[in-house]
Amino acid sequence: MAHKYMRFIDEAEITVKSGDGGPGCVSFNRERFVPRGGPDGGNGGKGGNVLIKATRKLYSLYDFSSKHHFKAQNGRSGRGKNRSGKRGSDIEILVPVGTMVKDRETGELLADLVHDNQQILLMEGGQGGKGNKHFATSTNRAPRFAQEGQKGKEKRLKLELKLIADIGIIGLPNSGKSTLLSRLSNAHPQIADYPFTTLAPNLGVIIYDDKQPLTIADIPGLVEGASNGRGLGHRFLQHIERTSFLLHVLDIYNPSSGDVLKDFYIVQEELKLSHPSLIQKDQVVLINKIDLSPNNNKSIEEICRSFNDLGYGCLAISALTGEGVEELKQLLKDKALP
Ligand SMILES: Nc1nc2c(ncn2[C@@H]2O[C@H](COP(=O)(O)OP(=O)(O)OP(=O)(O)O)[C@@H](O)[C@H]2O)c(=O)[nH]1
Ligand SMILES: [Mg+2]
Repeated sequence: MAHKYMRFIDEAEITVKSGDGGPGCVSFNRERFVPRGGPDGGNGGKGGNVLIKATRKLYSLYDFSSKHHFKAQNGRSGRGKNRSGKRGSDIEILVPVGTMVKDRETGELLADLVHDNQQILLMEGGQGGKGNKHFATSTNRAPRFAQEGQKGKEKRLKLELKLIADIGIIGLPNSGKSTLLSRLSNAHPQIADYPFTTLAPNLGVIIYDDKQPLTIADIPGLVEGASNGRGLGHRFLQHIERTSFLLHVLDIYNPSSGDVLKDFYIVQEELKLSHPSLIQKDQVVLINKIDLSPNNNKSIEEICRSFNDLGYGCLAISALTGEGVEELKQLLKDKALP
């Protein structure tokens, strides 16, 4: 999967153009033995359409950082002997699932592509012009004109990617989000013992024997003050707006603020300030790194109880050794929408 090495790009601007219709043809039947043959100019071909299609095979809008112009083919001219011009080929623009297409001038949302292989017709090609045969009447049996093809349309578009994942992973830097993602899914994110290792969201797929796979996104870079422009996480929070629930990873061994509950509230505050809708989402708290002995005077049971009292599910895990991860996988299976 090449996409792992591509830069994660979630915005792009492109210009698209549908094909012009081909012109109609002026022609007269010139067969031998047919004196003064009638008009036989065929119609021009229709211009190609502009289509946009979502695919799970793409993960980022990276391809659009070097290619900005997309044009469908023009229809061909009509020809004599009533032959119609060939239709112009359509152009199909491939984007990752989760891409929203907006008109750059008006801001209007033209398409929101949320399913694999979902395809939308963005713009029709121009109609082909009528050939001179079409204009023959009882008073003008030999029209010497045909119709021009209709011009294609041009639009400037903005593409915005909001990843579609079933589950989002949030938490402070270095809490173990990427380690957990690599444990649960097929993803191989970079993992290291320093904050801000992950610089862009990672997406993974959790495979079950008896259920549809679930997609899960690791949202990095959340830190106190990120909503004011510090850190980079707030930019990525849009990618979990469409998840059905969140996993909130907490480092029990070495909490950033010295206290897991406080760490939890730092992230909650961040969500509240930048993407308040995320606060409404169901969260399961994961007390991570239980393989290490915490510098904490409260037991894990007590900590989990405090989260339960606040209305959150809570599970103790070690993303590193895998302890509790199978249980978590089951929980995700039962919780996530079918
Ligand atoms: N002992 C132990 N170490 C862990 C566990 N989970 C993660 N780590 C370690 O914690 C460090 C940070 O892990 P990451 O998965 O990179 O953390 P992250 O939350 O993705 O960090 P950022 O990408 O910087 O936001 C790494 O050194 C991991 O090996 C765990 O359960 N136990
Ligand atoms: Mg990470």
